[in-house]
Amino acid sequence: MAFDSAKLVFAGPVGAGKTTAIRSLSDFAPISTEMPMTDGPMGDKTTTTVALDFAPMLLDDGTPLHLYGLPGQEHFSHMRAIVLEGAVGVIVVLPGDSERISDECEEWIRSIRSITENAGLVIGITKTDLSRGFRMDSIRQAVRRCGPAIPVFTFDARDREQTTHLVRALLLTLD
Ligand SMILES: Nc1nc2c(ncn2[C@@H]2O[C@H](COP(=O)(O)OP(=O)(O)O)[C@@H](O)[C@H]2O)c(=O)[nH]1
Ligand SMILES: [Mg+2]
Repeated sequence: MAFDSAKLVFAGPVGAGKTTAIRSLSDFAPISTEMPMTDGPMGDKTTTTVALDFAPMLLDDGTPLHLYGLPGQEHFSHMRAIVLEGAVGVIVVLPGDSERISDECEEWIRSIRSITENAGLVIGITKTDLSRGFRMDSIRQAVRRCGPAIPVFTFDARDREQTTHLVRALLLTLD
């Protein structure tokens, strides 16, 4: 690996699985800033990240990673530039059961690219088990509208192995 440690950021809309992914990856209890959702619960989700999540992890080759999660709500979008400062890579987590997934994909890629041009990007789509209508090709089209190709994967944020694969895929895109 070309670095001693790396800061990675999980981005994406509310309920995508950012906080869950960080919990799955880390052996330590993450520092979280969960507060009750201002617009009321979304299904069984009653709280949301308002500032950031943070947890450290070690890859099996010993590389330390610092994992951060952004708040999903537009209301807290001013936190994005603060949390993205110094990040080498960003995982955009999108909920596969969202009807707006293509728009969310474009919005998040453009938002991140407007803050950092250099960070590596991958897209991880969760909850495909909950969505019969999920279409990978419409995500790929949304990605293409945003510029250079970005790898797209599906994963379950509750699963450590699948989430680790996503992190590895991101690290492979960095030089
Ligand atoms: N069925 C299903 N649930 C998932 C999957 N990935 C994550 N979840 C659930 O989706 C919710 C995501 O919440 P959270 O991590 O707080 O989302 P955040 O707002 O992006 O931080 C949690 O209840 C997870 O257990 C998946 O692939 N399938
Ligand atoms: Mg969260």
